[in-house]
Amino acid sequence: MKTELAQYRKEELLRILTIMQTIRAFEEKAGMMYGLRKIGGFCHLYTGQEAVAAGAIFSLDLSKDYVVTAYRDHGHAIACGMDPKKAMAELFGKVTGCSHGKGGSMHLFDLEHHFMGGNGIVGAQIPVAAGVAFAQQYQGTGGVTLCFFGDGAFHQGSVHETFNLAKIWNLPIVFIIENNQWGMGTNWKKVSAVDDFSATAGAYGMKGYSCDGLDVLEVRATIEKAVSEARLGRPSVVEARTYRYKGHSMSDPQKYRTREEIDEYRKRDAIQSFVTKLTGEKILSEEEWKDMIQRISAQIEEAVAFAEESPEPALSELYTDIYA
Ligand SMILES: Cc1ncc(C[n+]2csc(CCOP(=O)(O)OP(=O)(O)O)c2C)c(N)n1
Ligand SMILES: [Mg+2]
Repeated sequence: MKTELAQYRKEELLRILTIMQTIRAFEEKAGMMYGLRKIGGFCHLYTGQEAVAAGAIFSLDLSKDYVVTAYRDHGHAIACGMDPKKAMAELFGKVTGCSHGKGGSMHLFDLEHHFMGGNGIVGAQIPVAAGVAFAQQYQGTGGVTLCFFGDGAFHQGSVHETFNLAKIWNLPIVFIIENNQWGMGTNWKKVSAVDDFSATAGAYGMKGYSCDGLDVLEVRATIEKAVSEARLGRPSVVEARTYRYKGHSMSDPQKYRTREEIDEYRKRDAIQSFVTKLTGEKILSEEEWKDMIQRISAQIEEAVAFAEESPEPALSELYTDIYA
C-alpha cells in the first residue's frame, strides 16, 4: 500500500466505500420510488456528494459526537449508521420510519446514532448545532458536533451569528459547507462575495480549511484535523467543494445548467475514483467490488420491501409527538 492509503487498514477503506455506495444505491432507489409515487412531498437527493458525508462522519466518535444537517439528509443519516429500512420507511410515510412516518425525507432523525436531523428551513440547523455543541461543552462529554450546510445557506444571517457565538464560547463544533455549487437554481458564484467560504472563518477568529469534496480521503483527513481541534475548544469552518448530480429536489427541471456540466463532474465521480484507487493498489479486486454492489443493492431492496409492507400511522396518532 502506498500513498495516503497506507494510513488505513483495509477494513476501514472498505467501510468508507460501503458507506458511499450504500448512500448512492439508497438515493437511486429513492428517486425511482418517488417516480412511482411511493414517496410524497419534498425529496432532495444527495447523489454525487457521498464522499462528503462518508469522509466527514467517518472521522467522528459517534459514542459522543453528533451530526446536524439540512433537508438533503439521507446520506448523513446513513453515514451515521441509520438503518436504511428506517430511512426508506420514513420516506414512504410509514409508522416504522425513523420519525414514525411524520417527518418525511427532510426530517430524518436518529437519536441512537447521534443524528440530530434533518431541517427544512435553510440555515435553521446551524444555531441548533451550536446548541448541541454547547450542551456537550457544558456537560463535559468530550464530544464534538459536525454541522453541515450548503453554499446557499452560507448567506443566511444565522450562519454568521453562530460563527461568532462558536468562537466566543469556544464551542466544540466544526462547520462544514458542502459547496455543491447550486442553491436551487442559483450558481454560488453569482451570490457569493468570496470565492472561498473557508476564508471567512478568519473574520471570526477561527481556522478555515478547504478540501476536495470528491476525494473521500481528503475530506476525511481535513475533518479529522478540524475535529481534533474542536475537541480542544477550537471551532473551525471547512469548505468541501462537491457537486450534486440530480435536480435540487424531485420537481426540478434543471433549466439552469447544462448536461455537459453534469457529465464533466460525473467523470470525476467520487465513488468511481475511490474504487480505481483501491483496485490500483490491489486493496480491492473487481470481484469484491461487484459483490459489494450486489450486497448493498439487496439491502436496499429489503429496505423498500420493509417500507412497502409497513403500515401508515393511525389517524389517532395525528397529534402524538407534535409540539403544541
Ligand atoms: C429560510 C428558507 N428560505 C428559502 C427556502 C427555500 N430553499 C430551499 S433549499 C434552498 C437552497 C439552498 O441551497 P444550499 O444551501 O446550497 O443547499 P443544497 O440544496 O445545495 O443542498 C432554498 C432557497 C427555505 N427552505 N428556507
Ligand atoms: Mg448548494
